Amino acid sequence: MLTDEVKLHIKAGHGGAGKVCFSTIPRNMGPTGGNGGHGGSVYLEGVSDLAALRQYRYKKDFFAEDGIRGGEANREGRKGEDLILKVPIGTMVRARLTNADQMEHDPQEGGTFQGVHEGGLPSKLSARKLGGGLHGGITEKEFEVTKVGERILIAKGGKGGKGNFMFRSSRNPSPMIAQPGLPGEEFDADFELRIIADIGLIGLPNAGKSSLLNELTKAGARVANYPFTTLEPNLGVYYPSAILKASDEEQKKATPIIIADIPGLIEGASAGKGLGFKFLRHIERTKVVIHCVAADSVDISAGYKAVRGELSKYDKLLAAKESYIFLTKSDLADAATLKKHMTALKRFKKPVLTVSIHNQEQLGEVKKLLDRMS
Ligand SMILES: Nc1nc2c(ncn2[C@@H]2O[C@H](COP(=O)(O)OP(=O)(O)OP(=O)(O)O)[C@@H](O)[C@H]2O)c(=O)[nH]1
Ligand SMILES: [Mg+2]
Repeated sequence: MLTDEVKLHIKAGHGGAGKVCFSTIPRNMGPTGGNGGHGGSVYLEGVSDLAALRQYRYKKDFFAEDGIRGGEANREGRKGEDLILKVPIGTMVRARLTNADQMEHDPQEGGTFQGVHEGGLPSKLSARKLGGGLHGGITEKEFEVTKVGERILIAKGGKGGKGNFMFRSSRNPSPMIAQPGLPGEEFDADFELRIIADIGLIGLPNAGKSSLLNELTKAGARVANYPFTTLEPNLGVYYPSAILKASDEEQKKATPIIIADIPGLIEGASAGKGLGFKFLRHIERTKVVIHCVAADSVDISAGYKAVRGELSKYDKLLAAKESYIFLTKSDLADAATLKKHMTALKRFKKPVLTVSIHNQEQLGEVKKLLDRMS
């Protein structure tokens, strides 16, 4: 099964403590305690592998390394290693700070905590303020990873403490103090994958959605003559004809169309029947919905309405998206039946296309439609 939801506990590294020590060179007994290294931070990195959340099914705690304490001779402690969590693009993360109490104020700087979250929270969708304190009291944040290779800071490592060298002054040439280093941010985070696709294929089970995806892309989705063959979303990449004819250079610049095929929907899906409902979130962000209706259906209008009904129950915005109806498996119905079906479907005021995976001409029309969308 596609892992599309995980809950993780994420902790950035604690800052290393500053050092208290003095030079041993005779007559130069000044302070030489170095600063502690900053704690490692935790980042999210977008990857194209849809199944990347799978690695978080069992291990739930992810800690970046603590900073190393400061050394003698004013040597700064090493910074803790950052931790990179790879997540599929389309992953939304809601993170709640769990150590807000430790973060309330900076004991080292009298309440200011400069250097943390400089420049704001990257790629955040929203950040909720809960009272005062650190980071202006932001204790809940939402992120979305949308690009391959994109890195987003989720938990900032704690600052390293200053060593006693930093506290020397004319009034106190031999300070006996150093800072302990600050805790890193710690979050409980909910990860949820919402596939980013351009087109979503929906319809009753067995309507021929995966077969069509396979004709248009190299998805290689499982196809079989029974309902609920597709148990998890499939993604395929369609290359518009113009891209295929273009030069290598032009091809690199062109953006292909991502098509998502989700498990079949049935009436009552919104009440938990079948499989498809929970997967609708994966097509929430598509631009276009293609609704497949099989030409060998007994009652074509009822089947169409059942799926549309579930779509509206899930999300009115999803139902309002640009939609097309594909009358699939057209080779299984005779001309008179097809004509009747077309008349019935046209009442729903959406463009209708007749499709069979065994009819190259009809597949050509589908490709032309997709080409116009690219
Ligand atoms: N004759 C004919 N059969 C088709 C066509 N498209 C799909 N089929 C067959 O219909 C059956 C179901 O196809 P799938 O592509 O698995 O259907 P699906 O909509 O993905 O089904 P679920 O994953 O269960 O929702 C398979 O046996 C396909 O070979 C078509 O255009 N013509
Ligand atoms: Mg399928």
